[in-house]
Amino acid sequence: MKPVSLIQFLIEERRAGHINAELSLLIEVVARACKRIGVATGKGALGGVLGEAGTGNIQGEAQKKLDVISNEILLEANAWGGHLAACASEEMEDPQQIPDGYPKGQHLLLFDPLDGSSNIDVNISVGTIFSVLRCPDGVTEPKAEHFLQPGTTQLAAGYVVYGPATVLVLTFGHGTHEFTLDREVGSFVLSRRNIRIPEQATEFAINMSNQRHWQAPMQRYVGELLAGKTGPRGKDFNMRWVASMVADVHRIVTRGGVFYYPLDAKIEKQGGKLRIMYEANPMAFIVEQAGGAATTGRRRIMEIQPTGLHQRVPVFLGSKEEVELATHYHLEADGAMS
Ligand code: P6P
Repeated sequence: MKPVSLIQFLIEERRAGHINAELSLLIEVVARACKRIGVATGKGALGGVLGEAGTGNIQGEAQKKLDVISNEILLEANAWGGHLAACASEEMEDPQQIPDGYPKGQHLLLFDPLDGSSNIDVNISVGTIFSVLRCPDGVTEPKAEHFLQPGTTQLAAGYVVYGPATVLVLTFGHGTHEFTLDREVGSFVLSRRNIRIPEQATEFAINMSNQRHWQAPMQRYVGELLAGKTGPRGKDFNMRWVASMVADVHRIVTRGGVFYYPLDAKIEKQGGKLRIMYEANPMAFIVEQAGGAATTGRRRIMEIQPTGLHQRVPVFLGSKEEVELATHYHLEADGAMS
């Protein structure tokens, strides 16, 4: 069968009325920027881009050189196309306006330019996560509050994982689809259409070193997974933790499973570890469109009304039945406590 390029797929989506010309251009620009990020990360030690940048971001995290480079690549690529009203990034406290003199569009782009960058120096897969919202009508200089829309309002979401292959996974709300970069030609080629995540899981991803800090329902739930055949679940489970959300989520999108970053005593005050606007919401959209589920352990992530551009939430996502069980344990425990 003739391969379908990302460009051809975007034309199909426009003909189907799923996207407009401006959003199509936005995705093309982001995909092209991610190819450049892939080239930069692929240079490793030879590119002089490993290690710390010597700066910190809004999260109070030390920035890697590639965090800054990736952020710049995405900002520069999106500045002049006329498809955006503004950008927001994990690496920047406030939204970045489109420079004066350049045309503006009706979309807001949010991204984590290089998620999992702590893995860069040890050559483990990292990725870019992005989300697209509509700019409210009449807003010409979008501020942070204009980005604070629930995940259900996303027009598009995607990630690019820079692994052995460079793979883009994308949704417009009409299924989740995967594109693999043909490095010889330089174009993303459709490799999986309408992905379905198996509803049952045999693999879970969580940072077990936090185990003693988890809330009781999480202790119960993970304890049952670890008990395997000898416990109430009656089957053994496998565990993975890459510590790059994009890599862990891509495994789940590819073969099922669940990913958890629950509240724990260390991060309870900040509301969680992962950021809702450019990590949890886009990943939730992608996973739900593939038949999975995404909650905070207590409610659907995409229904949350965000209160801050860098707000953090707990993340339970992946195979539907498993996420629903873990969520049920938390709601049951809350009920027992109320
Ligand atoms: P921990 C990477 O820093 C990240 O934001 C996600 O990509 C990843 O899932 C998580 O944090 C890893 O957190 O606490 O295991 O280092």
